[in-house]
Amino acid sequence: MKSYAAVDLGASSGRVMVGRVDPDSLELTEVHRFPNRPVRTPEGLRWDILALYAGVLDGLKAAGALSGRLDSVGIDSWAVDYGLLDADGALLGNPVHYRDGRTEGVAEKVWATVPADELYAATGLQYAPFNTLYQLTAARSTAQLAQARRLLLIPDLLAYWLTGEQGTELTNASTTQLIDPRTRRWSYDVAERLGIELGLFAPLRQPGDPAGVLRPDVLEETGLTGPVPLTTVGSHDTASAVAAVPATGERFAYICTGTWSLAGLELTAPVLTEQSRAANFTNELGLDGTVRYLRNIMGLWLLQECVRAWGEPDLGALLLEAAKVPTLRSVVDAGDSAFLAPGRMPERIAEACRASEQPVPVTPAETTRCILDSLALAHRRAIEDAQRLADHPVDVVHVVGGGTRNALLCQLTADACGLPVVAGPTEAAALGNVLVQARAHGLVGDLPGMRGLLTRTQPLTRYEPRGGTERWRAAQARLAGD
Ligand code: ADP
Ligand code: LRH
Repeated sequence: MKSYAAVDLGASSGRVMVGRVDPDSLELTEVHRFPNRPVRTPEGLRWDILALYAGVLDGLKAAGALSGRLDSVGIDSWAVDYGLLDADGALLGNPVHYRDGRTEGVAEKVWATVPADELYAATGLQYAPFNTLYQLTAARSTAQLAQARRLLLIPDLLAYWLTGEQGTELTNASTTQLIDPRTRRWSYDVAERLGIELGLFAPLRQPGDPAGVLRPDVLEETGLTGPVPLTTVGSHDTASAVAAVPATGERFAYICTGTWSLAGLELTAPVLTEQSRAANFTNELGLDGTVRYLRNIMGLWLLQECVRAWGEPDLGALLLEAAKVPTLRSVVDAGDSAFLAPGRMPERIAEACRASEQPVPVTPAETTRCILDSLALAHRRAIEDAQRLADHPVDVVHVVGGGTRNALLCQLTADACGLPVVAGPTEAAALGNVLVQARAHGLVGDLPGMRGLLTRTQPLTRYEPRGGTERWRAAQARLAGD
């Protein structure tokens, strides 16, 4: 049996997991979990990248203690964000958080140079204010960017610190909005027109490519015995999570539920139509030539922020209370980027209900139920729209990620979609990360082979729709103002 360490950094927590794999078994053990707490500095909202790196080192030490030796390490994280290096390879400042306000109003400036429809046709990415392209435009005249000689996306930055080697992993690169999803190469035209220096990026790497070995001081600090290779995985956490969707055919939709809900389809080619742009669907790149055709929905961020505002009550008890609140009492548009920034979330949700003349949730249980109904409704809408826009019907919805632990959300999603939901695995991103490493070392086969191993080994829970789809359809129409 081989042992692979998966470093998986989500927006709410980082974890290091050890996957032990042979052709017939797959065991995942969490060896270290640490909070990912952004910090508001006078400059704005920043990631605490040193705390994250320290968490990675602690995790690798724990992984080594569990396994004796590691056959490889892989890193994935949330998308779009980056660190800048100076000419000596030193990090310039703390990486900016994608929820920072610096990109407000920037899209309009970009579209004045490259109209939104041309940008979509060239890059296939949905509009999100935080796409790297908008972040780089916002940073255009800063001293920091002027000094920068290299840009590394977050997993690539950590890989550089661990190995000394630089690269730009493709699935995550596709979230910059600087990649053409048809050629899977840089979009030189878009970059040139916007004055973005593509030379800042290190050469592209594909999942499965070798990415160096852990540096001697990393071995010393973690107590690992070298050489320990780093293997490039789908370094966008959503790419790794979708690789670990335990689907058996092609007629499936997925929802990666965590801080975000990423709901959509796996396709073999991008959908770049005007209708797709208007519906704000994205075409991110996945493993083996696949495309993740999906929509970003605010996700459990809405609940995380409320729970923070309420002083961290017990989540299990809160969900039990929320289950008793009547269904679809009030819903908000969980796709609305008005919910992107942190702060005052219970109030913002109440304000949205009041503005749309619905009952205003008052108690934490009512607000929680409003969030979960709203998420289920947004899941329904995304999956319905994706099937129509891509002409790709589905029979089942796979839910993976932290939200699989929320049985109420899974059941409501099945009800809203009118389709069975198969929930699990919870740590899909880490599993996808481990499986790509195992595949690079010849232990498992192609994507269907990886998924076959998951279906045979991972516990999954099935939720059947309980009827009442008509109510969800009506709620959707009401929210859309039809
Ligand atoms: P990310 O990778 O974006 O940091 P995760 O996939 O770890 O997010 O999911 C985190 C979310 O999972 C939390 O916001 C919470 O809503 C949900 N969650 C975690 N544990 C539980 C639990 N025991 N019961 C219900 N929901 C849970
Ligand atoms: C989820 C995720 C998502 C991106 C967002 C910035 O963690 O990677 O796919 O859109 O973070």
